Amino acid sequence: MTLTVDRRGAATWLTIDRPEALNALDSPTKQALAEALSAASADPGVRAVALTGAGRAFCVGQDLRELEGAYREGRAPDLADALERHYAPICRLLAEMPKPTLAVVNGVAAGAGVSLALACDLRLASDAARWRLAFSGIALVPDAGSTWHLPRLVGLSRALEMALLGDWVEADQALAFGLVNRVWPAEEFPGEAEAAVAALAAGPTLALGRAKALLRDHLQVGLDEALAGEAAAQVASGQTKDHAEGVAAFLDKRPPTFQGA
Ligand code: T3D
Repeated sequence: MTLTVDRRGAATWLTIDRPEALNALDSPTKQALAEALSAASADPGVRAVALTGAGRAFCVGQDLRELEGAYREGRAPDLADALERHYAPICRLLAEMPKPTLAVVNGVAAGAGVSLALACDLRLASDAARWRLAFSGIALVPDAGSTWHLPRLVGLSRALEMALLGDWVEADQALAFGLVNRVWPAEEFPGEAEAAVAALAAGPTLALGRAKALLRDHLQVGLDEALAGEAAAQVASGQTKDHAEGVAAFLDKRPPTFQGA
């Protein structure tokens, strides 16, 4: 297995497990990732999804060795097939996941590995993690959703810098760019990231899922549509057990215990 699926409390941890290839994405791994994301999405007991890598890398993108046969024979690989069959479903599953998704970026992220991290709601990183939108190095354009996510997260100027210059972005710069949400020293990273994922998994899952959907959807609508969308989502959120618990906890001056329901 090149993807391990590990349930820790209410969180599912997906670990890309090909450390010898720096967690490059071959077809079986992408297939397993899509299946695991689909299962996590459908399981109401899963209240957060964390994506990480085994060993010293987070993920270095497409497994270029998998395409080696085509290149050696002088044939262009069928990139449309790879993008539509594997990467697009993974991007959609992460975006549409009705619960928080976190990239736990333990080490180097390159190419579609960056794209995967960008497709998650939050990025938690070790200070050992470095980022490179490596596509231009092999004369490709950024893909797997990165042209959509990156300018929205860091702005067009920085997105262009990463895409055209292809320089490494170190942890402090990633934080300054807004590319990552938190950075911890490598030795503290596993514990801190685990605690952050657990905290999110203990949250009011339905409201968090609706909040991410609203924020994503409302990037492309006018104010009136956004107001209507918020109202509909708020009516639904106001009917949840977690809303009642949150208000009761406030009035009782105690921390809330959310059930994700
Ligand atoms: O299908 C499509 O639609 C195409 C889509 C493409 C999307 C993309 O993701 S394109 C971008 C692909 N990624 C890259 O170009 C990054 C390639 N890797 C590197 O530049 C370097 O490995 C790093 C700078 C990330 C790390 O360098 P270093 O020196 O720390 O490690 P290394 O020795 O280069 O790599 C260690 C092993 O991982 C090595 O295997 P070996 O020789 O020991 O057997 C290396 O070949 C392997 N590896 C690294 N990256 C990939 C890979 N194997 C397959 N595919 C990779 N992308």
